[in-house]
Amino acid sequence: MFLNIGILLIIGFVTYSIQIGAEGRKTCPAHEEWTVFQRRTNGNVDFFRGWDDYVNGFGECDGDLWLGLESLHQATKRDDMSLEINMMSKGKNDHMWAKYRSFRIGPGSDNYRLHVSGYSGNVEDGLATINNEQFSTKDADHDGWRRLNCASYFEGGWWHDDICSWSNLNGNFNRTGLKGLRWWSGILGTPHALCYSEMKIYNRSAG
Ligand SMILES: [Ca+2]
Repeated sequence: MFLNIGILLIIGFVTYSIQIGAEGRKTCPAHEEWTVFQRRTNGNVDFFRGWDDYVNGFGECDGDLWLGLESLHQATKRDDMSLEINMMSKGKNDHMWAKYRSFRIGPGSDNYRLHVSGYSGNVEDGLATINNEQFSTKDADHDGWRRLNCASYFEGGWWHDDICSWSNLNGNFNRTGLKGLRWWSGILGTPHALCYSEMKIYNRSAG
């Protein structure tokens, strides 16, 4: 009986987990033309993880999610992909959004470098300073700050330059300040402390 329960639990987990699609890409069910690759809603999934987890993906399709850097590279290397980010601040019923007309993630041999352009939104461009930077995790330091591991200090994998990043949507959900989920609010502003984020892509050449 316990075995049966165990199998059912495993089947249930797999049903709602990331699936392996064509070319080894991890996939989740698409909602219209959008593919969500990052989501933070409740802090149930730990984002303070190492390189392999960020490459391969973790979390749940219908919950907190990181689809994986390799999947992102595969999804963006051929098509004309756009990026949309939706965010909400802690204690506020707001909706902040940022869009990038072009979004591409480089190959693993280049540590999944970020390429964005064509920004629009109702907040500051929080990816501007880390455009063309490589991805870093607590066990894979590819930032330009020689004496600090930015991803380790800020408790989540992200793209960082030689002064880390003004934004970090993979930070610690249960913290505020620099180690929490945050988005840049300008050079003189305090970063937006977030309780929700969603990053998603669509193929603008498809429709
Ligand atoms: Ca460093």
